[in-house]
Amino acid sequence: MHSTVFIGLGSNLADPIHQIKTALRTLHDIEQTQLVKSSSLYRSPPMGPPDQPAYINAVAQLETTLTPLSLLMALQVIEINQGRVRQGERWGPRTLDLDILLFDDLVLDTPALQIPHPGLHERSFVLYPLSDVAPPDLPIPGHGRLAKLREQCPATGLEKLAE
Ligand code: A4P
Ligand code: MG
Repeated sequence: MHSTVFIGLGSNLADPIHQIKTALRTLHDIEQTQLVKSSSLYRSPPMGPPDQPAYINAVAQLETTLTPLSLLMALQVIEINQGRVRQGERWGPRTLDLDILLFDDLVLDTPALQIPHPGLHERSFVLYPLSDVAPPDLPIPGHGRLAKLREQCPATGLEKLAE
């Protein structure tokens, strides 16, 4: 049995557009995993410390037979290979951030892994790219359906980039 997973990609250092495009290609190389679809790229003002560059964000849909924790470990290897250094500042700048947004209809609340990803339901830089790849009636466990959440979330400052 395979699972349908949505991954949030974010970068605001070292040529973010290139970082996101490279990461999208690399997701396909994870064992037992296929990249099904990817969203457009979006530019967004930083959430968190304002003295950092704008972000490029995207969302990818995967099919995988990995467990959630095995997939998280594979994503962290990709982050490190693309030069991610964890500096301890919450919401600080990064070359690549890969978040598991949704894993089927799973709800998980452990220190290592929370699914749905906290904040996903109120972040424009997640909800708009997610809507490129997922149907409007996609359930976000605990928060209702994707289209309703997106309607409630202003897209202020969010810019869809040309293909
Ligand atoms: N972790 C728990 N749940 C998950 C999950 N669903 N997916 C744990 C991935 N990881 C998850 O993550 C810290 C730990 O979270 C991991 O070791 C994992 O076990 P991290 O990537 O080291 O830290 P972080 O990303 O700095 O923290 P956090 O709180 O996850 O930040 P976010 O929510 O990822 O936000 N502004 C714009 N415009 N666009 C952005 O993409 N991103 C952030 C980071 C800040 N501002 C932004 C953006
Ligand atoms: Mg993260």
